[in-house]
Amino acid sequence: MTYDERLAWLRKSHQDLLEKENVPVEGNGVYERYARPVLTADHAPLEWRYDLNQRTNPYLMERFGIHAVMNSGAIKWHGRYVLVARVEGADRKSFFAVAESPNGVDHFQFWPRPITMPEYGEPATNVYDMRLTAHEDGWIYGIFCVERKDMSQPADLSAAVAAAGVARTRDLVHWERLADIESKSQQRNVVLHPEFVDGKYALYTRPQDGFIDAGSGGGIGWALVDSMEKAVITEEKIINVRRYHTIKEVKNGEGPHPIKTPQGWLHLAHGVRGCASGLRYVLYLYMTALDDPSRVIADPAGFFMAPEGGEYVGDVMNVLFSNGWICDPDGKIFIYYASSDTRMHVATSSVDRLVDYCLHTAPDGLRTGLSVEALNKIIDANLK
Ligand code: M1P
Repeated sequence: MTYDERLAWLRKSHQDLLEKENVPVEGNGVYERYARPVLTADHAPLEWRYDLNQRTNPYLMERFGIHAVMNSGAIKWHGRYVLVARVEGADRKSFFAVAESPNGVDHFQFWPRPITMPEYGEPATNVYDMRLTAHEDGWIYGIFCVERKDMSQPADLSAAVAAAGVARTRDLVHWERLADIESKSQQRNVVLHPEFVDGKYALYTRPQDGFIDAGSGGGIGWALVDSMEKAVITEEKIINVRRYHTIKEVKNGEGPHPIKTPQGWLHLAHGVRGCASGLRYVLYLYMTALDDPSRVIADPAGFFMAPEGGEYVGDVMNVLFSNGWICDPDGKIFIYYASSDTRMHVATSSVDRLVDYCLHTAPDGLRTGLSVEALNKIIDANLK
């Protein structure tokens, strides 16, 4: 191909991808997955990946490889469905970039530039997995993982420290970086509750002993802080516990902030267990009380979504992860999830359906005998 032919081919392939329509796939009644991923590395603008000047790039080669688009925060913004995606370059560094769609299920397109996130303190090696919260104080907050080399172990090149970074914005373009959250343990998957609780900001936390291991961190935590400008966690209680032989035996983490429903706060989270092929990440739901978002009122057993088909395959296999969902005023819910740390998908459901799922799925009895008992209840009712 000549330079011009190749450029025309690149532009057409990219445009064709952006214009592909998505269709729902009938499923288990709880939600509908959509057939195609909504956002991938190939969606990244050509202007990011190529030097489009024939003189300086005569072979029209990629100059900046984009490897994956995953774990995205989500928000409805001026009538558009907006994701703040974790974009990972070929160099393994992640950054944030905004993409929007008119309908939430297809035609996602990145804004022209990635987010330039100001640094706080020691510049981070990596940042990722932003949770967006339009808080009742009027700001949109982004809380994300900030990874830095663990300088106390200079010889171990994998040793890292995770903290929760905080930034706020009013337009998703200009971000004011605030202090990292102070906590006695490492933290990842920290999420800001959208309302004040007892006049304070409320955080879902995930205390962890090490960068990877949750260790003695017992699950998803809850902490109240006086300010988001310098959030200091002094007291933390575990509200959604990890347990032996469950989908969250190894670790778990809050997804996006919970959705307020008439029956309670609806939560989406990820649970992790170990198996012969490594860690397996699945998504689950639970609910907490309206008058106390830290009190669990429904805790259905098992996963709500797990990898299927091609979702199993990617950079980090056997992973579903979600840190973004959007609830429309009519109760329709768009669940944005990444598969295998590689690409973004959407599934849709509704407040009514997900609350029904939470309230009518038996909790985990924690042993086979009680699982069979729960199953027999359904069969008995059907065979009556
Ligand atoms: O690789 C799977 C996930 O691993 C981590 O999840 P957790 O915070 O539960 O340990 C994160 O790095 C996440 O980004 C990633 O998708």
